[in-house]
Amino acid sequence: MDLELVSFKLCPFVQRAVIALKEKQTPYNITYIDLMEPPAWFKEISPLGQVPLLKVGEEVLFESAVISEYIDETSAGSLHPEDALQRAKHRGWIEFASSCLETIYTLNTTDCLTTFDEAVETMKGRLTKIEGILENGPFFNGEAFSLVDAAFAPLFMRLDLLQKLTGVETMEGLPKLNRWSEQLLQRESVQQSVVEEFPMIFQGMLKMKAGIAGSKLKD
Ligand SMILES: N[C@@H](CCC(=O)N[C@@H](CS)C(=O)NCC(=O)O)C(=O)O
Repeated sequence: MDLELVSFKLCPFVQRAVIALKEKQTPYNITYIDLMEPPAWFKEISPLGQVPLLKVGEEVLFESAVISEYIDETSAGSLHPEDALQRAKHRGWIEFASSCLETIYTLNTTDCLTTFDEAVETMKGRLTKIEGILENGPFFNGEAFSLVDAAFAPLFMRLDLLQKLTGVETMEGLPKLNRWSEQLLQRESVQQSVVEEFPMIFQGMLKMKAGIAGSKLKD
């Protein structure tokens, strides 16, 4: 079945699906849209007006976690644990990653200093929680790359860029988390999950939003 992923270049949720596709070596096409001016066909087929969408022939899937599982289940091997209890726990942490992505959106865009400071604290608190449950790695599930890794990698990419571009620090004093992040950011599927000009687009977004994070840009 032909797969077409509908994407927005900055979207971390789409990135999860791209990582899953690359990890599973599943062929796909990608269509980029401008979420500021979404085309009529997109509004027609997207139940929530959100990306990612995965077009599977005539059918349309939405929600990054669902799309990633579909990609996983329809190709050889598995990025989910075999055991149902472990799988359920992984799904919980994938949800947790989504809440972290909402926090980083606030952190990147708010023009209210109080909201910004709260978002930094919320992010640090969530990352500290993850530090507490991480084992020895290199990945969330030990040696095997899983959908939890695909769910967190877009967050780490943004936190790393934010730190480099603005000096905003959220990962200090969390050695396991830093090691995990480094592993993920070096991984080919993760590096290839965004367009080449992603850092520039990300920086442009911070400038355009003109929030507290944007005001901290070094150049
Ligand atoms: N829960 C959704 C979240 C997707 C999401 O928030 N996508 C954003 C772009 S990163 C979007 O399409 N926003 C447009 C809108 O909400 O109008 C998922 O996991 O797929």
